[in-house]
Amino acid sequence: DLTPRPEDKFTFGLWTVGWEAVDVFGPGTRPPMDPAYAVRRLADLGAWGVTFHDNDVFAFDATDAERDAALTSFRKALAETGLCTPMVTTNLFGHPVFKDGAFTSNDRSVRRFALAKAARNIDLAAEMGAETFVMWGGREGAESAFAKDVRSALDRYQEGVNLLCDYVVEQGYDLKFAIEPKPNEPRGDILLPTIGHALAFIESLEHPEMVGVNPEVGHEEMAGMSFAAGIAQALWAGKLFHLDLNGQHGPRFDQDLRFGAGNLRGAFALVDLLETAGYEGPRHFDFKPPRTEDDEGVWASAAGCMRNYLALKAKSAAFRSDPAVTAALEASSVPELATPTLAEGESLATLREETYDIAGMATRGYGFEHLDQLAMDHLLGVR
Ligand code: 3MF
Ligand code: MG
Ligand code: MG
Ligand code: MG
Repeated sequence: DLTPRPEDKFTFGLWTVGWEAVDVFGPGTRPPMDPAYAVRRLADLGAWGVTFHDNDVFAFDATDAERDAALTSFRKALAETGLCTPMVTTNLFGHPVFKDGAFTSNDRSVRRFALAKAARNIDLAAEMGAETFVMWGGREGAESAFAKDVRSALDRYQEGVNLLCDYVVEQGYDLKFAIEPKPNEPRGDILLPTIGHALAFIESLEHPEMVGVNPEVGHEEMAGMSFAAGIAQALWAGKLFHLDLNGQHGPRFDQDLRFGAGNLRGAFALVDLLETAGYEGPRHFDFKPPRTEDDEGVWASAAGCMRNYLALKAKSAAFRSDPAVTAALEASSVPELATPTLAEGESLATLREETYDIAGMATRGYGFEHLDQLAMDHLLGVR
């Protein structure tokens, strides 16, 4: 049954279905979307929640009265549909003031304003019951090496995140941060470009336990990385606080295709990992219905994200319960990797004294092609 249900925990950014499809070469092809309308349509499709940037709901220069009115209408739709807002974020990339970055702008007054904007939106995130506050530093970077002192920029990034963590602790909010890596676009090079860079940065913070990652499929694939492998490392580090699901065809511009489009084998590996590793967070979609789509096309694209996730989840369950797969995993020694290399009481000296069947080890086959073909057969529906 591929019908999405709230227990599947599917969430969508308001900026995804609401994208007016403005791109570098032309204006929008769709009218602005009322957030309340997006909430109602997503609820009808079976979504569990929505996520948003402050300025997806009210304008950057909204007066307090305009902000309140927009939030009231949005909240009314949430209350009527029962949709939740598990993640809230702040737009620190759209307005021209952020053209050289927010927390790492060379201009100190921009950095001060950016932190004030983030703090105000942290208050809103807490009010809305969000558990996660994503930080995508889209403008934190440069087009040339001489424009940005990267070491100072990382000091300022660290200072900013430390301040915001302190603020959350002081206010007693139950909120964690998730850094979203991206290698480039819109900046020529963006700071914290991959999951690994972000994980290393997090360990330098004053409250590393409050900060995790929000990896996006397309962003890692833009850098030529295996998304599933990166997610596995984030899980291993206890840092997968949230994620952005979408589709991408290898290293090129950020395509934000609907989930399942693009690298389908990668999507299968990802769903199999999330579903077998016990990830319990939202299955959050950050995609862009292509510029060619009208309103109905937007909802077809959103429905496709959830349908493809559920289809891959069913394929993963069938793959994992196939006795031929269990045998192939065993023949490939996949479960054996979970056994520590040294047994209780052994030491390196034990290993140095041992006699090894080097010829046997060198000539064995691992059977990975057979195993992978079983995965392919399940994915292709021929098994
Ligand atoms: C850009 C993104 C962002 C982030 C968002 C935080 C506008 O490529 O992926 O979407 O996901 O700012 O969630
Ligand atoms: Mg994203
Ligand atoms: Mg993207
Ligand atoms: Mg994006």
